Amino acid sequence: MKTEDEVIIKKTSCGSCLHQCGVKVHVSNGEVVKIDGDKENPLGKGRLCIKAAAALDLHNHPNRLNYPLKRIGERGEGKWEKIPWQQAMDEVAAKIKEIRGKYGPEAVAYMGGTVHEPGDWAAWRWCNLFGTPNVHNQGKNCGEAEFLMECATYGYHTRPTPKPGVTRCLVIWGANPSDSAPVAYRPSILGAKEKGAKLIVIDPRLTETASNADLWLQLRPGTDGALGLGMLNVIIRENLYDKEFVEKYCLGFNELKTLVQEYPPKKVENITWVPEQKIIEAARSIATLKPSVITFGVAVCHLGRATKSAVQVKAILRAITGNLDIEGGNVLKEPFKQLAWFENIYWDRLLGYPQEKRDNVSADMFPIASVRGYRLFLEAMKKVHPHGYAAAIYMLTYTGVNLWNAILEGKPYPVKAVLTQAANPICTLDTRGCYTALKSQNLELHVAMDLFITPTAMLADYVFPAADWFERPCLSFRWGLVGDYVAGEQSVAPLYERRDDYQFWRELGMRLGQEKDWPETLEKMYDRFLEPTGKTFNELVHQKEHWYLPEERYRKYEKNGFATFSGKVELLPGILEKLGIDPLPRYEEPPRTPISAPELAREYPLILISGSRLACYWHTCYREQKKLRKAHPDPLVQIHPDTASKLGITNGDWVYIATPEGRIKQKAELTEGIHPRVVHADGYWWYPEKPGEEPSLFGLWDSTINATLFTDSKLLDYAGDYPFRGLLCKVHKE
Ligand SMILES: Nc1nc2c(c(=O)[nH]1)N[C@H]1C(S)=C(S)[C@@H](COP(=O)(O)OP(=O)(O)OC[C@H]3O[C@@H](n4cnc5c(=O)[nH]c(N)nc54)[C@H](O)[C@@H]3O)O[C@H]1N2
Ligand SMILES: Nc1nc2c(c(=O)[nH]1)N[C@H]1C(S)=C(S)[C@@H](COP(=O)(O)OP(=O)(O)OC[C@H]3O[C@@H](n4cnc5c(=O)[nH]c(N)nc54)[C@H](O)[C@@H]3O)O[C@H]1N2
Ligand code: SF4
Ligand SMILES: [Mo]
Repeated sequence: MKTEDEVIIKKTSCGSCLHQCGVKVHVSNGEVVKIDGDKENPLGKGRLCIKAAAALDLHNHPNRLNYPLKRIGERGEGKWEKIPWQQAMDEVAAKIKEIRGKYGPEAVAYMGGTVHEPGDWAAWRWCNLFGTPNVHNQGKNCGEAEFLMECATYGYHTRPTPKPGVTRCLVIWGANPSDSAPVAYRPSILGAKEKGAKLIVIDPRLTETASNADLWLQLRPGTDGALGLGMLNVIIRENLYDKEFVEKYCLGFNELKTLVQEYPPKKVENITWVPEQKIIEAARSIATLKPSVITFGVAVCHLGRATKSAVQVKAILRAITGNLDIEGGNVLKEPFKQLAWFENIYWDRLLGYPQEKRDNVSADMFPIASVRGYRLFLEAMKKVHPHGYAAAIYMLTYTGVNLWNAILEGKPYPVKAVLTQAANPICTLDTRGCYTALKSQNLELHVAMDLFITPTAMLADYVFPAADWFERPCLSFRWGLVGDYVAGEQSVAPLYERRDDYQFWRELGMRLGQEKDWPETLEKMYDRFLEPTGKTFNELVHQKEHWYLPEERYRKYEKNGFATFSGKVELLPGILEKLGIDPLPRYEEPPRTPISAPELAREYPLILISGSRLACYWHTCYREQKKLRKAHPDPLVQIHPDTASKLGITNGDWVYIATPEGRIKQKAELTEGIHPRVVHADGYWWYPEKPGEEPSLFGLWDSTINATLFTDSKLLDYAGDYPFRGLLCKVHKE
């Protein structure tokens, strides 16, 4: 539509993070001049956060990658040659063909990041067609552990749906939505509280969200499993659970009852540091204030061996209190049927492989996130839904550590090429392991595609310039996790030689025997997705309601049962047993605490948590954006004033955070909102203003907390996620 001053307004969704708030992009003379929120769009309803305000700067930033680059020096030396896109593609495809011929398709691994659309699904499609099960993205480390546990327990994952005026108890567990969901936080979380819901926050830090809580449980990091067992103890002992639901729909209650007897609240207080009375109050509230809802929280997925009990007690609490699939509670998310082939584009051919074909590099160690595990989930699901699972991408991902081993040691088999797209794993996984693998001569090809040259891209042989969200059309559906989608117009043509990520995979596929599988443009691929609607992408995108919102239906299990093998909620999931994982939610200490590693704790007495979201950044992104950087210029480590004073540290000092694996520096922020024995470090940090070439790699080694991670794969959680929280460290000034 045109307005008087010849500014054209394009309606799309903001791609500066995964929440996809509706925006109106003002375009004049082929250039983006302004964006504002789209009040008519149900996602965001016109509200935008600080990151969106800086999106114009992102589009035009002088550091942006504009041309394909080929390395001419050593990896990391920063010597590049600008080459034409076609030449870069030809060379990369030829190398991949050679590797496939010598080692098999599984020797090529894809390394992806958080939701960035269309590259994500195009990459999974490419891997499926090419025949490699080695797919990674930030399903791993990003809630996969909780997702898989819900699927194992109910057959579905759930969507927490706090509803103002309906929800009566809202438990934010291991999350801080004031920063991680800045647009939804006010209407959804505070809105529910204002309309009478009791807000319970389980977090070692006094966050903005916790400061609004009616009940804040400041637990010792990593002890969530014990806390949940304590709550279950109260709920079962006081007969507060939903007896009808448990009798009719749950299996394994007696075994659970026996286990929780070992966790009376007093004992749990000793483990978790949460006062007994607060444990009892939380338990009673969750069970009796119906509907109650327990949110997803990524922190509980970052606890190493302690993750399993943490995510499992959350799943069990949702079920036995009768809050599954009710309005204002945790709604069961059925498979995503609204877009054609949503699931099949990823896995149809891969699943068709005979068993003797190789599984992903993590399959022996973490079978639940492998093709073998996925087949089991699918088998159970198919009894209720013939066409399968909702979001396989959270169920089929290798672990970084296993990839490094495959590159460095050839175990379980060699991986020779890594294709990194929309990810910065050297900052967001274990920095040292990733660095060693990407630098290794064993790795014959590393390709990166990004908006910027990141520390990870510095170690690539070829770098491709990606189009940003203004430069491509979108059909954003958040990996099918939520059940909605939005069609968005392309605002402007890509500048320079930037291309959308779909084109990268398409062009690679076209050179590798996938000619029939890739429509020419992204819009044409979207047409295929939209076949069930009878509309083309072009029709949908110009419609007044250019989105789809799922109709909320409740108690669906009454008709279909649950999508587990037994058709019931399996409090002790049979699928875990089949995969050799303990089905009981037994609490295990995180791998490194004063209790599990007392020797180490003598030298490293503080408990380290890291990486909580900052409203102004998107993981490792946007440090080069002046407006955003001003909001949070330096990486901060939060320390209690009493601890700081014992260490001779004052507010604003640059201090070392050290683990046996390494040390980095961040700026001290003294706060009463953290326990004296706990410190919180900002996550993944790099400095776009520092030199890119080695040894600096944009200051990679200076402040990235992930450089201090330990990576013994035996101590990772049951699905192979990293232990980013609940570790041991020391903090010192010199
Ligand atoms: N602005 C912004 N928003 C984002 C993102 C972003 O990068 N920037 N990233 C998106 C992504 S991919 C994700 S996964 C989500 C994550 O978003 P959330 O699930 O909200 O996770 P965090 O922000 O890491 O907040 C976790 C909270 O858990 C607490 N915590 C630390 N250790 C423990 C523990 O042992 N137990 C408990 N119970 N709590 C603990 C921390 O103090 C922190 O306040 O955010 C999404 N939203
Ligand atoms: N210590 C610690 N580590 C963590 C976590 C933690 O809590 N603590 N959290 C983990 C979690 S939950 C997550 S999700 C991960 C995030 O890990 P990553 O996904 O690796 O991190 P991002 O910074 O989001 O990396 C995205 C990259 O994609 C680029 N990009 C953006 N848009 C596009 C696009 O459209 N196309 C292309 N090709 N590139 C694009 C950006 O410039 C950026 O370099 O980190 C994990 N690591
Ligand atoms: S929360 Fe902010 S960055 Fe994320 S989609 Fe909404 S406006 Fe964009
Ligand atoms: Mo994440």
